[in-house]
Amino acid sequence: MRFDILTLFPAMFTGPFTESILKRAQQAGLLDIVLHDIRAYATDKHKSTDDYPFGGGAGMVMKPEVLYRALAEVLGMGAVVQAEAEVLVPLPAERPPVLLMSPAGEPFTQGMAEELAQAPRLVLICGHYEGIDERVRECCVDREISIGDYVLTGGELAAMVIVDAVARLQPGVLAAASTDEESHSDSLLEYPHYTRPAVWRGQPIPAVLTSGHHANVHRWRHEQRLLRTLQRRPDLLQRAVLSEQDREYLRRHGWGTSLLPDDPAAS
Ligand code: 6GU
Repeated sequence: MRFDILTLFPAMFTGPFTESILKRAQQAGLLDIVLHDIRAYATDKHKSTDDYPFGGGAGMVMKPEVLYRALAEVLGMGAVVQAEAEVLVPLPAERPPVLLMSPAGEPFTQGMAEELAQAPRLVLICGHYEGIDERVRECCVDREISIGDYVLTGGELAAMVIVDAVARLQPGVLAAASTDEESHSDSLLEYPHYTRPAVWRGQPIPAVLTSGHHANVHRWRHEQRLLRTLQRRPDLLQRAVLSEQDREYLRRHGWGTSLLPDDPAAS
């Protein structure tokens, strides 16, 4: 899978993309991450990429022409856009999804990561300053994505989060087993993990884990997932697929007795 990232700060991506799993996946040819410096497409001698907002107000706005040229180049229509300075040349209909990182976007979820992971290529635009000129968003952005309800200084960290979450779903990037029983893929949190020593500073591990009884280990882990989700993220239980046995277990542990609005059994 290929990711094209348009950013004013390409150096921010060294680290997250040059270490560990994403590094290995790129070396193995499973992943191709291409950074594009938006400033390289500035047209004036000062290489300016932002300007004052019409109508006044705080902050700066990313200039439309600079971002548009960067996008055109990445999508292989740079020459056309260069030749036509006066008209808006539409992006090719057959294009990879163009995603804008923005705190005003759709909330990013595991479900969205799974959906995006189906595409062979994604283009991510990292917004900066107060945002991008609305006209470029209208012509050229397919989807705006936010990684949470807080404000970052720019879209770079959000792009790193999205690339990481999508890349790890590509076949071969992770050991297969680690993506199916994990937090969020089925709306339940993960069970607790333990490794050696079996007693650490006087703290033993749960006895079931060394019982050798595989079915009991499996059931214990599943119950731990239910319990943790109930205690920490009861909102997730609304979309989890639960058996009648699961519901019964959850009720025994207080599900449905809470007055919190998040608890579906309360309403
Ligand atoms: Cl995508 N960008 C910015 N600037 N802030 C954010 C965000 C994105 N997602 C959450 N906060």
